Amino acid sequence: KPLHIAVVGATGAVGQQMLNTLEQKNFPFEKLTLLASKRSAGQVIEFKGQSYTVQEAVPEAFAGVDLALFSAGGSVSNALAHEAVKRGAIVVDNTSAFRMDPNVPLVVPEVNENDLLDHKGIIANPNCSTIQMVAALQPLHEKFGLKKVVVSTYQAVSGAGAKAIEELKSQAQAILEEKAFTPEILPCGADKKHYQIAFNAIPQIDLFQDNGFTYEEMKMMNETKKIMHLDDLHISATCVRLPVVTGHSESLYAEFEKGGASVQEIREILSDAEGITLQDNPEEQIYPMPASAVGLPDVFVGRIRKDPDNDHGFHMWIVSDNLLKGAAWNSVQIAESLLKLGLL
Ligand code: A2P
Ligand code: 11C
Repeated sequence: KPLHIAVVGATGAVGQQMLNTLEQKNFPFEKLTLLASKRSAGQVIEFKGQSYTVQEAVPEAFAGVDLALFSAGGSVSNALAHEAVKRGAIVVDNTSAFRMDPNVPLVVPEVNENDLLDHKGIIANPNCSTIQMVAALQPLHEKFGLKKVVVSTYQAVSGAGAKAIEELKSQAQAILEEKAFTPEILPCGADKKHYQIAFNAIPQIDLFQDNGFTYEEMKMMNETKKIMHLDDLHISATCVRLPVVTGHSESLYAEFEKGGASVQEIREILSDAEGITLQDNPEEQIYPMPASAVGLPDVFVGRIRKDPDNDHGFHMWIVSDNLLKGAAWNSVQIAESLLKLGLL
């Protein structure tokens, strides 16, 4: 059946990459509806040589839509995802609104594609930091059994949206020109204080929870257990914002049930895994970096080392474009899986 697709948040940092990904993957559709806030209604966006006029995202805009890709923030998803489903659409939601809902599959196709079979209209796309981590961990888990993960992230400002990118750029310019500036968004638009991000590192992404972890850290911990079906996994995260525009990096320590693996074995498993590109050659100074990952859909892994004191433990460095595999690319991959499984 020819598909009618809606992109909700089409003017945003992720929405723009949704359109690029649909084009790059040549995803089949007959009709495309671009939705955003009232502010953007009337704006014209070029896509595949055609002009599309952005409309306000209201319930009626979903009439006849088969697939709705949401990336306009949790409150928009809370208000409109069920409205879209009511009108017959399958929703792939890139916000945290429904991720931990037991009725909503949380999917990274390379890891748990079959969870889509249980969907009830809404499918959640995980947090960007979670996606690149589970993509790298799953093939190793299948071989050695994952027991424990300790991860620290080095996250790009585009994860916080188009306005945060502007904030980094204008602050950097102000500092170089020795002009005054007032931080307004980062670390978190919804929190009380705002700090300089240019030439800085901020150990806060999203709001703090009562347990001292931030919401971003809790997302990485809870979502990983759900996606990998590992309720008993020991996992803890520290999430840090860096003055990088796009590309999240992660320093990860993993401990496996089965000991005795070599670095070479880990490298071979990862280089054979779908969606992973190994970049690990210390002699040639080859390792993943945001600047070389940006614009590419893969998850890049390098700096693989065995824990000198633990035969079951490995360190690695994982980098991916947070707007692509971390968001838009994974959402469109979910749509491709729905087609493949005959669900769309
Ligand atoms: P708009 O451009 O009209 O504000 P980002 O993550 O880059 O900040 O982008 C957020 C996206 O979500 C934008 O496309 C934005 O549209 C959209 N958005 C924000 N608020 C709403 C809303 N109330 N209804 C629909 N879309 C919204
Ligand atoms: C960030 N990971 O880098 C966040 C952005 O749960 O979808 C994505 C938030 C989410 O700020």
